[in-house]
Amino acid sequence: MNDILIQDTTAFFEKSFGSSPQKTVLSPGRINIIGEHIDYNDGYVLPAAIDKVICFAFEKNNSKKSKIIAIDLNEEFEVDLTQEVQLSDVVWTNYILGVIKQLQDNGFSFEGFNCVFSSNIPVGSGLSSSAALECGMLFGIAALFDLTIAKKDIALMGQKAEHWVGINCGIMDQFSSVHGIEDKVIKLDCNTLEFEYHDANFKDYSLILMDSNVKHSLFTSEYNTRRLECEEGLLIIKNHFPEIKSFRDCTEEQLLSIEDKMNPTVFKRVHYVVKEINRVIKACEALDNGNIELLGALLFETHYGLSQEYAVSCAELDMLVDTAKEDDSVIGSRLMGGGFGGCTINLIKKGCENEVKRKFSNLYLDTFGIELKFYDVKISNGTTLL
Ligand code: GAF
Repeated sequence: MNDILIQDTTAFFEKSFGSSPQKTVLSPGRINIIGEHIDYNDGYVLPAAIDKVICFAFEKNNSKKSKIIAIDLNEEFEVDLTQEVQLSDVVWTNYILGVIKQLQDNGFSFEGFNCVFSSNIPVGSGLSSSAALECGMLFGIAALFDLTIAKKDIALMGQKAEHWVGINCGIMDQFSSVHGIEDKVIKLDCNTLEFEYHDANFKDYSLILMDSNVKHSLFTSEYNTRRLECEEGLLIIKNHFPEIKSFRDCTEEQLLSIEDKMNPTVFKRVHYVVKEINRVIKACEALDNGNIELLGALLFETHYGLSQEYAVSCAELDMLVDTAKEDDSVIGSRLMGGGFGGCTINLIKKGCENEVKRKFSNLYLDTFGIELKFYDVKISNGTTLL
């Protein structure tokens, strides 16, 4: 599937710079089975890298300037590596500037390079194209200049680059983009960054994403607000239960016993978090035991929490999940990623996929006048040097 992308990126590089790339990197987007808005709350998440990627081609240019071309946007920009990088008005360039800043801040020495990149990760769909951009750039620059950077540190620097751009994100997206393995989901402990792989065998069910094709602008501000609300809630929990260090140590009973000590909005947020951390553990066991029906039921529960307690859903996503609940062929569905648009992740009985797709697209078009898109997920390897 990515062969054409690689060929086109290479050809564009050759046409632009008159030479063949010295390094080519594939950097994937990610899905998350369960554990949403849990990475920055120090719980467990269950993501995986997918076969939608950004392809990068690089060469050294023996100067102190780097030239970067985004083929799909038909845009390019230059960075003077002797100057301190500043945020620009062109959003996509900031992820790259953020990466360069991270490398410089961490004392890595590198010189000018030429780079072109092209992507088949849909942007704004919750598949983490920005993490793929950050991690692919980091991986490529490291390969080009023989910098030794552990995968975990690539993920951490990618996360910091994203913070610099303005989203106070957790580590899940960058970590899974870098650490993915074909047909495995990653159970990641976001507190310690320890992780283990589990077989992604969904047995009689297909994993299909439905892309709502909407992205509400609330995303960044509400995302950062959720983080602050959770921090406020955790402080109150710790004041009442000094033995609790993070949400994972808190039982639902303990939380319920101090409900009246919190503002109701903060209570709803942290109630979701405490329950979601437990759901990830149950979901991972269900996957290991081949109990995909239980996994599906947990996805529905997560969506209820994200919509009613964590308040990161929207009418379009709620409609897709409500429709899924009424459909016997769909055994689990929830919004995936940060929310306010993007995709739902669905477990659909094998053999019923086309019928489900037809039904959902008609209903969605009738209700919102928007075309629904579908992605059949293939769980794939993380960032790769070709
Ligand atoms: C976004 C963030 F970047 C992740 O860190 C994560 O918090 C996710 O939203 C929600 O689970 O993708």
